[in-house]
Amino acid sequence: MNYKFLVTGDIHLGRRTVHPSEEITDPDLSVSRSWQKLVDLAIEHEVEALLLTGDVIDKENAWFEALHRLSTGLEKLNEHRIRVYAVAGNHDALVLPQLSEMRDRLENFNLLGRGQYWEVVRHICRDGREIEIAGWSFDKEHTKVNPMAELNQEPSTSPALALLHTDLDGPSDSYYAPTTSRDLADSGWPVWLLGHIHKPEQRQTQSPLILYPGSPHALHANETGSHGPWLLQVNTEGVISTDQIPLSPIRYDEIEISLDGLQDADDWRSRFLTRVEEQAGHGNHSVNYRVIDLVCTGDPDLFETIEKHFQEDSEREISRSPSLYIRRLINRTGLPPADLDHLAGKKDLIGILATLLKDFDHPENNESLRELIQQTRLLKEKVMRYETFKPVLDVTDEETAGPVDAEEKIEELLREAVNEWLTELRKQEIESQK
Ligand SMILES: [Mn+2]
Repeated sequence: MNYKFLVTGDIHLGRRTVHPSEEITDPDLSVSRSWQKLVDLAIEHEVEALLLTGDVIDKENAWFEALHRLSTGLEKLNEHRIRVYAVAGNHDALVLPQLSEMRDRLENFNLLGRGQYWEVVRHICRDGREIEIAGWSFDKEHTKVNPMAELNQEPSTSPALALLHTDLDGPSDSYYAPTTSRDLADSGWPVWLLGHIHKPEQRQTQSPLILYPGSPHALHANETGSHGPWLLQVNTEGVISTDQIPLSPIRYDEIEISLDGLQDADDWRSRFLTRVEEQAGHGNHSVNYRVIDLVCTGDPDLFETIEKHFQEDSEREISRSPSLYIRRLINRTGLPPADLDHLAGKKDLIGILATLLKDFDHPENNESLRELIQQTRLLKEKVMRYETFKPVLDVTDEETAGPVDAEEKIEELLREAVNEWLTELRKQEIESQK
């Protein structure tokens, strides 16, 4: 007998995805629409229970309305005798406990581990089998406590599941309940379903299984790729399968496009767009909007022309149904196609810049690069404090992005600057050798 569970987290009910084109204000882009679809999926797949790994409700945005929508969905699940097990994350640490007090109406809703302690409950499956589910909830917005230090109980059923909102393998002084993969492996619990990281990722498939289902609805351009809840199937031996069910109406991707061979073509635009559409491929059936960041490589001469062309919003939507929209162009062109390993061996400024550029993929190996990123971050923070600069800063991005996302953005800015500088120097070098 297989037992099915639907797993998701980081829904952030109350938010809506802002499409980069102001023209597009489809109600499908609101997260509450995705929550309704999630509820329908749980019913359609006749799951044993819906498992929520925290940050179901967004703390600041219209939480009263969000609470109402959440409870409406829970009632519908209750009508179909589907239970819901949840842990609170940093965003809904205060809201979810309120919801669990509405137990007279929402008898199927179980908040596990309220007050930052471990709670183990027994879910009784439709055929009578019992499956233990463990969970630990945030009771405030920030906590540096490692919850794993307090889990002393091993499961007494097979299978057994554990839910936690945590910063796994992050900094040990993280504000978001830091834990390590080692902690999870040592716990004796075979299946870990986690929340906090919006990128869907199965970190380990066994001993134990570690799954970040990610946000079911992509909320930000950094949340690239396919998003949706996961169907988890288990039996008495363990995990049978984990499959993501695409649900998000919007999908972000970063794709690489070479500008080589376009420079002299009269119809560079149509050839460029063909390349983009080929590279982007097809989304999936759930996606109505695709938003693309284009990493341009190869011949640098055309970059400026292309960038200017796509400054017009009307040019950015390059196809409809599903809509394909270019959000931004990232300049990684170089002359000739950069052999960074070779360039990095040079003893001049080009060598220094090429080394920096190479190390952007692994900043942990290069101390001066880490220092550079840190200094830039501090500078940005300083600038942010001046009212004068507020209008020119991308405030909407800062609102939705967490601290990690902000860091990534700085790295991207720096990377582009270093690349442009390197390309310019190499151009000059080639000129001078002519
Ligand atoms: Mn979180």
